[in-house]
Amino acid sequence: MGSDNSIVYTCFCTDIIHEGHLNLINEAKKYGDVVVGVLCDAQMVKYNRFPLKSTSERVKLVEEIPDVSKVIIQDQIMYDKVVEELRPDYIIHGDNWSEDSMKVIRQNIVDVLDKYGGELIEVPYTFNENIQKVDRQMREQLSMPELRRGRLKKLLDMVPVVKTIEVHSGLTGLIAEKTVIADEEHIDQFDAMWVSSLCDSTEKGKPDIELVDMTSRFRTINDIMEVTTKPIIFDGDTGGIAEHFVYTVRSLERMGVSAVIIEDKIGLKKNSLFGTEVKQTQDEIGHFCEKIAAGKNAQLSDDFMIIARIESLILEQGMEDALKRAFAFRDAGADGIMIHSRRKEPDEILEFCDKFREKDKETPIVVVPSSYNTITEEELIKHGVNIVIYANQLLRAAFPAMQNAAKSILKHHRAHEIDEELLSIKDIITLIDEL
Ligand code: SPV
Ligand code: MG
Repeated sequence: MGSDNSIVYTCFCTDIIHEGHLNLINEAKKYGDVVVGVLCDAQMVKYNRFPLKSTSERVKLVEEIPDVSKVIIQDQIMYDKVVEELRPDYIIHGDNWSEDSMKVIRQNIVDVLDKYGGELIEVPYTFNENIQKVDRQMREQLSMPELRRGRLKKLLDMVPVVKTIEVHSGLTGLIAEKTVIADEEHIDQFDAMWVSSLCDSTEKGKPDIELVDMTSRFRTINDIMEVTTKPIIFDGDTGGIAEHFVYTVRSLERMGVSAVIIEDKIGLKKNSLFGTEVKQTQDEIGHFCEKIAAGKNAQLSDDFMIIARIESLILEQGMEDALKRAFAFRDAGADGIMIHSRRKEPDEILEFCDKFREKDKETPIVVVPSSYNTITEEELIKHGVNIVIYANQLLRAAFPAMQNAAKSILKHHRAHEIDEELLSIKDIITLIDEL
């Protein structure tokens, strides 16, 4: 046990204090003065899930625990920085290290303690029925429309760039929700989901020409919402006529969608990646501004966002036209600007961002690096980008894999040859948790 002035450190990333936390503190105080780190919001979304309470509210929660001597904010999920500053004699942690991300964190703790002879105390992790129930209730709260809707705006203030992945079903929603990567330095996950018109249509075997109607698109959203908690950005195509768009805005808000992006095209919309190979018409600036204003006027909540998408670079109308539209759409009320390009190089996107940022430091910029896919998030951040959307990769990954399986079965007149490339029967029947 520690001497009188020993320091015991632990870090909490929770919105509520339950008996598991109290057990840990009880154990900790046997070793010395208990210092608790509260993981900051930005790191909590990478490591765990979106916090229901702000960092300062979570600090207050921990300060109220009687045996805690001091509360600090831990601003990195890895412990080395905070530990080198605090030099605790002990770090105390539950023995729940089974996930990859937990293993990486454990190693980081062991390495930093080794440097000066600190000790890791591992106590049995409390995970009884009561705690499981509390945990489930927290997740359920996160999926409620009122709470989910505003989460995109909050993320924009919290993280350097909102990493958004395409989803088109409950299953892809689960991939966006649950995929976490962990290596020595990083733990990361996606922040938000994009309900792409291209992928939603393709999944239904239909072309991306606004043929799949809103009722059907809303059903896709509902399937995703039922099994996820992350914010949703909806690809609203052209938004249709203003008189229809206002209804779409109300429905999306009610469902708990965080943002709709509408593009400045009119008439028969085709996918942007066709560019000028097919006939596509750009809307007039004034007319599109009226649609944005009508949508903003119809909106009931403060936290829903209408983002205007500019097709000038796609339709080869030039940079000046793109910038002119961006400022006009912003002035009409757009909460963000999406700029699209189908070039292999990111140059025109970066030029747009730099020129837009010269005059506007605030309005969020959204990009979709499908064709200029060598650019990294870090470079995009440097040019003022706030949301990056990976718009179609999950669907494109699934199609060749499925086609390959179908061909193999046809060729071999049995399924044996493809089996080892597939998810095991055990994994598929246990993939989806039951309540
Ligand atoms: C989509 O994902 O449907 C989009 C982006 O609108 S793009 O396909 O690049 O036009
Ligand atoms: Mg689309």
